[in-house]
Amino acid sequence: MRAWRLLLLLGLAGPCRCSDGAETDLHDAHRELELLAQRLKVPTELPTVVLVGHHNDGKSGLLEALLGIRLSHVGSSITTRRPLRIHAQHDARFETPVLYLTRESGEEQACTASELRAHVEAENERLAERGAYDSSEIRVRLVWRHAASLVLIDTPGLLSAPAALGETADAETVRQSEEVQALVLKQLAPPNRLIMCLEDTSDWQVPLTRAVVQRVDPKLSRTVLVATKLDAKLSQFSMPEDLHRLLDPRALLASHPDMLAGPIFTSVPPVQGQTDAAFLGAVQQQEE
Ligand SMILES: Nc1nc2c(ncn2[C@@H]2O[C@H](COP(=O)(O)OP(=O)(O)OP(=O)(O)O)[C@@H](O)[C@H]2O)c(=O)[nH]1
Ligand SMILES: [Mg+2]
Repeated sequence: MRAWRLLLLLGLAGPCRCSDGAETDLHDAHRELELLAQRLKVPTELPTVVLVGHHNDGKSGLLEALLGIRLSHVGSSITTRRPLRIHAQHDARFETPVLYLTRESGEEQACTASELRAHVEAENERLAERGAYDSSEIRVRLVWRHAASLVLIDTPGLLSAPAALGETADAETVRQSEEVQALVLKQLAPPNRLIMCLEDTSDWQVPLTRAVVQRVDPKLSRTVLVATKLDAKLSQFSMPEDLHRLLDPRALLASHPDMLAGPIFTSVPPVQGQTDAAFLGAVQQQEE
């Protein structure tokens, strides 16, 4: 099971990076597995990866970088207030991404990337005005030759834990913090889901998102730890030792020997005002 999960993660990271041959092999293997499952009448569920982290850790930005398309206005101070579920489907026939948004009626409607961005942004703004969150997902299907077949879910950012807020925190702040945590835990709970646990951290000694994830995955055995915004850390650190401590995971791995994978260090380029093609180019450049 563990090997299967790691293979999936390689697949997730694969489409934009693998050579064409390797990409085809992976998708062929996936299709064969699907056909076999159908023949044997084994119910299958698409591999599902949930991104979780605290407010502003870079979840939405990383989701977009993994997919290679922009789905919301990351960088425009828009906070995610509804989970965004992307059902990605690999289809070699589609050179450009094709998007479908599931309407409230349950029907799918084809939309452009900018229409989708406007929808996601309007939803988040509507909820922000009321200081509210919504646990129902915005559901999107993406069909593209550069997509891996899986489901990716972006979640609202965790706020400071109610206990950490202290006695001076007002009731509304505590209520929101509890609401987001409950919403996120619900997304993480199904035991077959993989978790990308994001921490915008300079010090692994302080378990931020990990502490929440461990409530549903105590050994982190289905969790990949991700340290975001590495580019920003480089300018923050004053001593080389600080950077070495962050990059050296030995102490971390000793305390989580069963962790599925990580830490992975990510750096997502700023995207405001860029076209999709420019964004994809910037992501590829950052990878190099
Ligand atoms: N320097 C740097 N900035 C980043 C990176 N990833 C994201 N950001 C910036 O950090 C801010 C927050 O990014 P988001 O991806 O919206 O963060 P989020 O975790 O989805 O935030 P919430 O939805 O509010 O929880 C934006 O201004 C991004 O441009 C990164 O790798 N490096
Ligand atoms: Mg977000």
